[in-house]
Amino acid sequence: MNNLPETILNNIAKRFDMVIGIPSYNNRDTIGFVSETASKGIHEYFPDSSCLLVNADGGSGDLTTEAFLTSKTDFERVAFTYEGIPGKGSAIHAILELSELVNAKVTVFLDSDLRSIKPWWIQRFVEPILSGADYVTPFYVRDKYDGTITNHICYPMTTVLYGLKIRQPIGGDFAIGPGLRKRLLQKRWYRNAYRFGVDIWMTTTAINETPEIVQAALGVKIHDVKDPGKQLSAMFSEVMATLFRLMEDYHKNWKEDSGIEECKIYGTMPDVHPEPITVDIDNLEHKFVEGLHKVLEEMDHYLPEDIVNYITEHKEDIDIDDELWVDLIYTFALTAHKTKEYERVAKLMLPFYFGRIAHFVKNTRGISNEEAERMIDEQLKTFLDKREDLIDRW
Ligand SMILES: Nc1nc2c(ncn2[C@@H]2O[C@H](COP(=O)(O)OP(=O)(O)O)[C@@H](O)[C@H]2O)c(=O)[nH]1
Ligand SMILES: [Mg+2]
Repeated sequence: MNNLPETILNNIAKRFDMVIGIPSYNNRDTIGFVSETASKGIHEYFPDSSCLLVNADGGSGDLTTEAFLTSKTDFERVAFTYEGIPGKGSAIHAILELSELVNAKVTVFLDSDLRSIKPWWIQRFVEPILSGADYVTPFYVRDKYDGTITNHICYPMTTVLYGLKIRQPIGGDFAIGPGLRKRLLQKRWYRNAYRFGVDIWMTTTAINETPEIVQAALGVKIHDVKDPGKQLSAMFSEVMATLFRLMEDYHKNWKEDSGIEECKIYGTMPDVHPEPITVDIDNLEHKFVEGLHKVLEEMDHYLPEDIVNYITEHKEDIDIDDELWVDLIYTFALTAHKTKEYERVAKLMLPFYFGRIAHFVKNTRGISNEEAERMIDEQLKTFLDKREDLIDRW
């Protein structure tokens, strides 16, 4: 055990069919809705199942756990502040530990800032696990500017490396069966997996170590929106450092040929439209240029000369299109591999992420989410085209 407090261990003696696990950090206004909607879902779709609702909190100062504990549900529930490194991954680990203790057949993780969750989401998450899958990822419709780390890195990288097309590898909401749970609890977790690296950590482990993954069609994801230029810096480096580290572990599993398998989708997608998100593009561009100046010197001894020269020459008007973006990601991945300084390299990448999102926003203003999705697919092709080169240089 490393994240579940001992006091909880002593108080839980029962077995439960299901665990609904909700990580939180200052989510007082939304966590009650998540817990109540999940409870309705269990009553409606799994009326004979026993269920434990769990809130693993990061030490919120806004009475989040109280909001959880007073939400309207008649299921047994428990809330605690997890132990260990502060971060979402520690909360997830603690919930996995508890699920193991109560021998749950399925654990569903739900983000506590969700506003679009419906009772039927529970059915979409749980049913595939009861039918034999070990991992369910969410399949949502999102605004073209929500999920920028997903769209520009995690989705294409996971697809081209491991050959399975999972559209939301770091979606936040997941279901896990006992096989993958045990495997995850046996592993030594990297530091960033205890933080926001946890989603890519679980998904990559699942792809490489379990036979069946299913995507659950959920409709729209509405949650607390983050502007990529303002609130995603820490998340970016935590996710990237974990992704780079996992590329080492599963290097042997990178697909030999470029065959890409579609990942099964469970359920039909309702016809829904996400709320539009505004991104402060001036701020993104400013962060890009300012960040580049800061990392330029350090880049000198991390990146190949041709890339550094190109960036130095063009630093005032650099435009990160698909080609350059994929070259940059692969180069940073190789640098992380060679130096083993995963976190450092992930942090060096941050200005380029701002630059990439600035490019994308400029080129997608006024177009529909469907058209933007086609551009994400075009980008995926570039990742694929250059994959052999990454493999050769590794
Ligand atoms: N326990 C805990 N939960 C966290 C922490 N940081 C984020 N979370 C929770 O993890 C979930 C996802 O976080 P969020 O900030 O919404 O990330 P995003 O939706 O992926 O951009 C939410 O339920 C948060 O409350 C943390 O440090 N500790
Ligand atoms: Mg969120």
